[in-house]
Amino acid sequence: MAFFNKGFGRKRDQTASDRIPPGQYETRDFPVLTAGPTPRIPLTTWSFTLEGLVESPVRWNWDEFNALPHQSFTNDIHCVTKWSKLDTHWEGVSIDTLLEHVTVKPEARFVMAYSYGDYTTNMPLDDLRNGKAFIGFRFEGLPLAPEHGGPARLVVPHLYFWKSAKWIKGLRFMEHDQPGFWERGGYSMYGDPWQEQRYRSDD
Ligand SMILES: Nc1nc2c(c(=O)[nH]1)N[C@H]1C(S)=C(S)[C@@H](COP(=O)(O)O)O[C@H]1N2
Ligand SMILES: [Mo]
Repeated sequence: MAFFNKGFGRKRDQTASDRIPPGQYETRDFPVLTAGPTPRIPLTTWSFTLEGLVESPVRWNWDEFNALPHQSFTNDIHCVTKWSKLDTHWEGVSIDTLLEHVTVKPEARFVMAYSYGDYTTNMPLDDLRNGKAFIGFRFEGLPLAPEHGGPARLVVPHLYFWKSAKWIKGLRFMEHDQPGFWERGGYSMYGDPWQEQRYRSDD
């Protein structure tokens, strides 16, 4: 009768080490991992778009985006380079809130997150829904620093942190899964830290 799933029901009766996926170690630092230079995006030109397989695309500018309902989030994050950081505190807009503004076509099952500076990363649409992911713009009570993806980044804490695209610019809804930047380079299409899906060969 023991149906335990490590991804759910955590926190109560769980020690810190139970929250560290296999092959990871805990760090209190917040390492910076970026492929290429840090883009600087003035808030006056920033925008965020939902596009692809939607009835009609929607775009918010910074003020419009900030007028959307905010939430606080506390999550553990896990980088494929093996650090994990427990209880990170964010403020942002849930992807569920954003999805209220578009009609996603039924054939859309995957998403490509794309960023300023051309970074991309792919994931199933279901992994962004039902409280699982958000666009974060404040971290530990302060505006998100540019090196960590400010003005705003995607945060998908239940997948390896490369799926959490920094300097997010939009989400493109797709019928078929397509590899993003690291995925084309041989990293996992899905990236579940609890299954240690680091590389394509682990999928
Ligand atoms: N746009 C963009 N997003 C990105 C990356 C990147 O290079 N560019 N690196 C990814 C990787 S590999 C990780 S581990 C996290 C690192 O986030 P941090 O620098 O805030 O720790 O961002 C992810 N998001
Ligand atoms: Mo990473």
